[in-house]
Amino acid sequence: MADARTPGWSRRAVLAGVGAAPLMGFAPGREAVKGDGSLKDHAGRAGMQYGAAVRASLLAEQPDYRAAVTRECNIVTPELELKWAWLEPQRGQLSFTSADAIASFAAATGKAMHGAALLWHLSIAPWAAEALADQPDWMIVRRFLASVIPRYGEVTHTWDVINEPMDMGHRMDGLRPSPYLAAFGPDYIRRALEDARLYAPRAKLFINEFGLDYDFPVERDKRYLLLKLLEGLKTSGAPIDGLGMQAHLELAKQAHFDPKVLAQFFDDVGSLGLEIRISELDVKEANGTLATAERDARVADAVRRYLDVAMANRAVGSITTWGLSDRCSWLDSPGGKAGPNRGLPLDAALRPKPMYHAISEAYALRGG
Ligand code: 9MR
Repeated sequence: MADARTPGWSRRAVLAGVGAAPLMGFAPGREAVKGDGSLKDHAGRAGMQYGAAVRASLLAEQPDYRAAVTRECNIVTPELELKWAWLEPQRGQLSFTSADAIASFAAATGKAMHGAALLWHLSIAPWAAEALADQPDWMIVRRFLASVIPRYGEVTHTWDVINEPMDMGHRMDGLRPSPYLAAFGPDYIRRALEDARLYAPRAKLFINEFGLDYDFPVERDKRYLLLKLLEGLKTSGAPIDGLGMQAHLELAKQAHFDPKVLAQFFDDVGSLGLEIRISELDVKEANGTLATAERDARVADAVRRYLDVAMANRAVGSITTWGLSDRCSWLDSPGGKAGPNRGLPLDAALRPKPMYHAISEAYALRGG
């Protein structure tokens, strides 16, 4: 159900508005030949994607940030703007302005927009959480999915339909006791996927999850139970195309990084016939008092070790970092006084750091 008060977003209208000229530099074929050394150039040559989470406000206010995203990414994920609480803060009052701005930016610069995240317990509109607690009416969910998904059909070919469905310690199946689970039981996952398929017949539909990267008992359990969930969905014919591995790495946990364990999990997911997106890669530092070069080397090392495993598995086709520059990250600096956390590819002045090179070298492993 489209919002009657705002005109539907359309790529054609955007392109008519910007004219043909700005698109010329972004024709994928030309770029692949020319090779500008950007991450999207490396990714493109590997037949892959490189993306970052972006914010509409920064794209509008910071021309250097906008230029960096334009140069580096061939896909962008709205960090906030597609979430239910953001889109429909009051029941029935949908506001697509910021999400449309990102979609238009993506279309005008030849990028795709990844859709994140449709159903997430932390971004459910508060009125919807209340309404569902009151009465488990699937139409409340369906109306939201129907408003959002078709609107971005031209630019969005991948959706996180369910974000973070797992949480250990509550139930035998490992499902998180979210407002959706409380209202509809475990079947909410299949229902949401089926609705998403209806509104985006050609898009790829993902479940996106965090806390799968390290060899701790709780992460081991989560991997196991998530695999069971994915297997059950596939067996029952639910429209699921892939898994988003958030990959929020933490230097304090690196001693528990076991490449064999991670490789086994990627294999298990891939052998279900599912794709894998590395969907929110970043690195939380442990010690902000070290010399900058040492901090950056540690971050890059964690990324390199992770991506070595990821790139060895053909199910992995896409890497998105949760932000592009340390100027704007959801992570605070360790200790507070050390400047920003340095866990993204570009520093706060938008200069490439060793993490940037770790990512481009990862694409090189696939010929990029
Ligand atoms: O980075 C996002 C942060 O700015 C928002 O406040 C928060 C709530 O919308 O979402 C953050 O992004 C999260 C993502 O949507 C899901 N995985 C974890 C991310 C970091 O918390």
